[in-house]
Amino acid sequence: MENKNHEYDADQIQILEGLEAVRKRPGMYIGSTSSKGLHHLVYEIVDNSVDEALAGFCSTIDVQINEDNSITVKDNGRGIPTDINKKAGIPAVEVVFTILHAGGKFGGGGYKVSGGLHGVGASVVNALSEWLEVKVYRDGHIYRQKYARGKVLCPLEIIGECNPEVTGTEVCFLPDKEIFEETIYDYHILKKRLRETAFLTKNLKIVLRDVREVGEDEELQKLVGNGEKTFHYEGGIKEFVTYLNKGKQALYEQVIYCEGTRENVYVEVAFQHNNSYTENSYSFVNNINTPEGGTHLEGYKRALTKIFNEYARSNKLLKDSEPNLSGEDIREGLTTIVSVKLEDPQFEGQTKQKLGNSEARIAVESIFGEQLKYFLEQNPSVAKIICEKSISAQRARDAARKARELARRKTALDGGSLPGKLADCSDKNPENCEIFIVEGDSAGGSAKTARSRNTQAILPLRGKILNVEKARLDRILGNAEIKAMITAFGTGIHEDFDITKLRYHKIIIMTDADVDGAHIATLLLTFFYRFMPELIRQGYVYMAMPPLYQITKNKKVWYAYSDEELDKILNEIGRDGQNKIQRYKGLGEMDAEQLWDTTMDPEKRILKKVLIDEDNATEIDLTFTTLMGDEVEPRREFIEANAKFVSDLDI
Ligand code: TSJ
Repeated sequence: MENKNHEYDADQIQILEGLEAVRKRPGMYIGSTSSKGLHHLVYEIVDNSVDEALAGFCSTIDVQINEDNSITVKDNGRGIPTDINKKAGIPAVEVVFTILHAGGKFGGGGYKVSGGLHGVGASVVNALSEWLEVKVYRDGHIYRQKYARGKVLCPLEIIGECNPEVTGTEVCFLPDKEIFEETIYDYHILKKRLRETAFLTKNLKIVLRDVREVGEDEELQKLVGNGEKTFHYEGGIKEFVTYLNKGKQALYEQVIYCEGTRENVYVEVAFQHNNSYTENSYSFVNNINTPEGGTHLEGYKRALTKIFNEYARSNKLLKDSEPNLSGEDIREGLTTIVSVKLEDPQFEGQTKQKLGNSEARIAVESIFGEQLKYFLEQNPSVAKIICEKSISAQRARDAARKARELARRKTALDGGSLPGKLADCSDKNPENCEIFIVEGDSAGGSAKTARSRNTQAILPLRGKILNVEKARLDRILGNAEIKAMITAFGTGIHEDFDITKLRYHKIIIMTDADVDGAHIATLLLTFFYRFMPELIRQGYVYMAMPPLYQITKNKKVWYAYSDEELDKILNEIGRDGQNKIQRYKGLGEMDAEQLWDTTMDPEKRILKKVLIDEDNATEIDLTFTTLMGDEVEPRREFIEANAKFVSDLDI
C-alpha cells in the first residue's frame, strides 16, 4: 500500500514537471504566445471533438466566447472515458489533461486531426490556462474536474445525473494572462478557422457564439462578433470550392467532386474553373492546411495533367502536331481542394508542413484519376470548356515565354540595363539598400530629391498599375510598370524567382494616405503575392506611412499619423486657435524636405512590414478577389480593414 502511494507520487511529480516545462517554454508547444497562440488553444480543444466526429460519434460542436474571454467547447460525442487508466492509475480524462502528448492515445481508432505542427493536445491548453474545467456526460452521470495552471484542483467527481442517452464533453478554460501577451479573443479569427473545419468535415455542425458585451470600446468592437453563427456543410469541400469561387465567374455550373479510400488513405478532391488566370489550390491532411503541399498534392496534379491530356487527344481537341498541355495550363483559373485523411501523417521539409507519405500520392492519383476520367466521359460539354480554356492558356504561356526570351536577349544586348525611370542607389550591397515604389511622377520627383542617394532608390509608377487578377501572363509581363519592378528587383518571377538576386532588402510601397493610395498599394501587394510571394514571406516588403496632418505652432512643427495622434498632440500643446493644422491629401503636397523628415528618414520614419498569415491562406485569396473585383462596397470594407493584412510596426 505504502509502495503504491509512493509510485503515485512519483508519477504526480513527473506530470507536474511535464506541464511546468510547457509553462516555461510555451512557444515550443504552441508556436507563440501572441494572439496566434491564444487562438491556437481553441483549435487544440476543438480538434479533439472533430476527431470524435471523424470517428463517427459526434455531430455537433458548440464553441462559445464568454464574457471574461474564457472559451467553452462542447460536443455531443461519447464523452471522454472516465474509468481508471491502468498505466497511470488515474481516470482517463485526467490523463488527457495532465499528461503531455496523451491526447487520444487510448481506444478509438480512426483519424486523429491533432497531427499537425502544434498538435499537442489538451494538457498543453490546461498548462497554459489560469483555470480549466471539464465536464463529461457519460453513462447517465455528469462528471467534473477542475484544474488551475495545469494542476489538479479536485479529483474527478460526479456532480449530477443525466439521461443516459445524453453524452458528450464540455471544456471551459481561461487563457493565462501570465503567459499570453494578448488574452482577448477575436471572433473573426475563430470564425474563419471554424468555417474551414466545417467545410473539411462534411455534415459536422459547428456553432460559434460570442456573448461578450462591447460597450463603447472601439478596439473591442472590432474583435467581438454578434450573436451566433452555424457552419454546417452537407457538401463539405464541394461547398468550400463554391465559397472560394464566390465573386468570380464559374466556367461551368457544377463543382467536380470525388472521394474514395485506398490503403487506409481517405481522399477527397473538389474543383471548379473560374474565368480568372490564377491557380487557387489548397491541400489538407487530417483537416490541417499544408501550404507547402506534398505527396497528396503531387498525386492530384499528376492525375489532372494525365487525364486531361489523354481526353484532349482522344477527342481531337488537341491535334497530333500540338504539344501536351502542361499542368499549369490546365490549372489556370482553377480552384481546388485536395483533402486526405490518414492514420500516421509524416511531415517533411524545413517547416514540417509538407506531407511525405507516398501512399497518399498513390491513393490520390488513382482515386482522383479514375473518377475524373469517368466524369469527363459522362460530361463532354464541361470537358470541352476546360480543354479549350487550357489550350488558350497554353497559347498565352507560349507567347509570354517568347516575350520573355526576347526581353532577355535585349537585356543581353544593352548590358542588362535598369529601367529608365529608376533612380538607383550607389551602394551595391542589397542589405544596405532600399527601393521606394512611389505613386505618381510628382511625388517621385520629391522623393528623388529627398532621398539618401547612397542607399535609397526611387521607382516612380505612373497612375494605377495593372490588376494582375484580371490579366493573363503575356499581358502582365508586357506592362511597363511591372516590367520596371521586375528588372529593378532583379529576382525574376515564378519558377525563375531567385531571392539571392534581390537588389534591395527593403521594398517600400509609398502611396498617398487615402483610398486611392490604399488601392494602388493593394494592387502592388497582389502582384507581389501572386508573382513573388517569397518577397513577402521573407519580410522584404514594407509600407511607408506618410503623416495625415502637420500641426504648426509658434514655428514649431508636429506630424500626426492618425486622428488619435492628432488629438493627443492637440491635447498636449493646447487648442488655442493659434495652431495651423494642415491635412495632407497626398504625398505631392509635401516638399522634398518634409517628405524626408516624415516618411523617408530611416531615423524617424514609421514603416509597416507586410506579412502573410499562412494560417488563413484560403481567406487571403478571397480578400484579393474581393479587392480586385468590380464591386465597390466589399472593397471599401477591405481597405478599412487593410491594417489586418499589414502589421508589425517597424519604427
Ligand atoms: F481533449 C479534450 F479534453 F480537450 C477534449 C476532448 C475536449 C473536448 C471539447 C472534447 C473531447 C472529446 C473526446 N470529445 N469526444 C472525445 N472522445 C473520446 O475521448 C473518446 C470517447 C470514447 C472512446 C471509447 O473508446 O469508448 C474513446 C475516446 C477517445
